[in-house]
Amino acid sequence: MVMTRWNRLTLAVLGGLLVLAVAAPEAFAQGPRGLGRPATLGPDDVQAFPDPPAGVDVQREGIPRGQVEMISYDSKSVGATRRMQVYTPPGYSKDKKYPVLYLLHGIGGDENEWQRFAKPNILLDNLLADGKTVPMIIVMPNGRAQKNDRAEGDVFRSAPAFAAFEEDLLKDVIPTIEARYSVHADREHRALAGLSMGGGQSLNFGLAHLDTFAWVGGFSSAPNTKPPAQLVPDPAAAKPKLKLLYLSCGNKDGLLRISQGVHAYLKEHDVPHVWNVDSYGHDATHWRNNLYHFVQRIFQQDKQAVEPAAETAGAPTEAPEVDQQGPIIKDVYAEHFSIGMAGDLPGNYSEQELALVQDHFNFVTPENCMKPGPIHPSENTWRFERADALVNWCTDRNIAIHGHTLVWHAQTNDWFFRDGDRAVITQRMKDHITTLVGRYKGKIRSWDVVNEAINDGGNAQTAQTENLRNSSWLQAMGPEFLTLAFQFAHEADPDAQLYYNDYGIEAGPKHASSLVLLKRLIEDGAPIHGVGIQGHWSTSGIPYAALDQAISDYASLGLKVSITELDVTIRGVSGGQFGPGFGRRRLDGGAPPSPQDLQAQADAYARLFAIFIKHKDVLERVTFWGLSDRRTWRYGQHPLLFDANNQRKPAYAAITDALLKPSP
Ligand code: 9MR
Repeated sequence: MVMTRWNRLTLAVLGGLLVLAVAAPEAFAQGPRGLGRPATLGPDDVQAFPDPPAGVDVQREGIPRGQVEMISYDSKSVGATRRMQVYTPPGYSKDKKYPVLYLLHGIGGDENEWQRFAKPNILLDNLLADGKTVPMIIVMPNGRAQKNDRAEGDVFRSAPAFAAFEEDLLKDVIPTIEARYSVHADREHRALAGLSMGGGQSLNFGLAHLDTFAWVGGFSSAPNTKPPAQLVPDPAAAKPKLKLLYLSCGNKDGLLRISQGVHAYLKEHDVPHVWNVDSYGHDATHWRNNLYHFVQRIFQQDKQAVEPAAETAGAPTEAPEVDQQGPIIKDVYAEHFSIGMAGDLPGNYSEQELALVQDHFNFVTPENCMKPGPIHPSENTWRFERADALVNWCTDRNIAIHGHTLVWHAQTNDWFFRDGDRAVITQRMKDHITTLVGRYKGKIRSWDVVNEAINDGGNAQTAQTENLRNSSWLQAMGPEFLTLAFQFAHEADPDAQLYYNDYGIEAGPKHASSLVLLKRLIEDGAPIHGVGIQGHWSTSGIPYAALDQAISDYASLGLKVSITELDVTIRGVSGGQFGPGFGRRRLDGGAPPSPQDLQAQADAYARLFAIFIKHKDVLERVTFWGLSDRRTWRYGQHPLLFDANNQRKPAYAAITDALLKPSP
């Protein structure tokens, strides 16, 4: 047999397990667990996310790239000069501050090991280009905290040095990074994750130092993982601090039982966590795939508002002729439903843009300025300026307002959840809602009370359940957080129409979960009036039949429906901000749409409006998420009715024609 590096490592690991059985007897209480030993699977041991598409860590041409550098630092705890790899994202600038992921290797590796398994820098560059994660720094240190930290000889002999790394990490590695790079130095901006022995370290150190790390991940964590009761001795104290606890293991991993034990304990003590059991072993594919999933779920608070770029773009080269003086959409649909747009008006909108809003729309949703983060950045600070300006501007023009959004997992600052038990956090939620809804009582017609509370994806099993997102609200208050939010909003303005708003709820398991959730809210007496289907779609991915059925399903619960954030991109995928479709923002404006693209988009909008017309009795409002192809979060994908020069696109005429000249 040819002795590959992997064969050697496997032998070393097997041999090493005996060493560890002596060094860490608790991990071996039930006998040594060799790699390759068949694992016993329980009902929870299922895959939480589909495998990533091929090539996630293959370098792509034509996208911005970050940089990787090897830096040295003086470790006082080890008494040596040590090395670590540092990835900075594309466009890294000292003028901005970044979150940091500390990423740890396995027993046979060192500061270079992740490069062999996943190429984290390429993976991040690709995810950033697709808008699926946030710019972050990734630090890959050497977790063997001893003077000779090379992976030489019997690697298991240095197991104690992996435990000693806790001190090096906290006292030397993190301070070095925070001194040399432009980072946010707080727990919400630090994540700790690792593979195998590094996964064990991440759980051991991360969970012991939740004041330092809010995001913790272990991929096939073993064999050094502490017993679960030592990892999380006080579940109630850990819960509100954990933004994300992510555990994964392959179902062919002979060390699966260790992670299973952690999952079982967390479940028993009701500590929210991700448990992803995929079909791999103790191997590089598992580690790469789970790094891919993990980095898309951390630092959610950093999905910042993006202001539109200054350049104009997206004007079609030879677009089909569109009558710029044709019928006006809000007038055509006046008897059917309202027609809205989203924007932080009047803000920095030009006179021409503001005129466009007034002429074509009769409802406005504030795109960002009423979200908890911008409007209520700390407990005693409110910033009402932009929201007041919007309310005044719309009220003066007789344009109705839909408030967005009271309770959300994103764009919500951490003060809501810090240093407080359930009662304190509930009171903060109540104060937030009461002040905001109360301020605009009688002026804001309807509110998104809770936004995006249901997990993406799902399967036959989750479809039976509410499948709630593991948000800080859920962690702090349990599923009742939704009911209470609706009650508080209703008390603050009994005349306001109250909505649950989400993306992707029109189809599949997420739709089924939305029905479970809405039924429960209604049964519990939550004053809910409507459901918002966001409608972030692309020409190639609209589930028309499911949408048609979904509107009927919601109506049968006695709820109204609105399409709250409609945009149909010419390229890209359907989905929402945190789902697979988070749009790629093309600062160069993207390739201009071809006449065929514009026609396909017009056809898609016409089909959608045919469905909306059919449901006019239950449909209250159709709101476009933005104004033009210049004023859109999916900039470069040309999703809206006006082009970047504020000219009507073929989609505009197709929508008015859908009612005025319906095809047979
Ligand atoms: O369009 C909004 C964009 O400017 C912000 O950067 C982003 C921040 O989270 O939120 C966008 O709006 C989202 C909305 O609030 C909720 N549903 C998804 C929307 C598009 O991301």
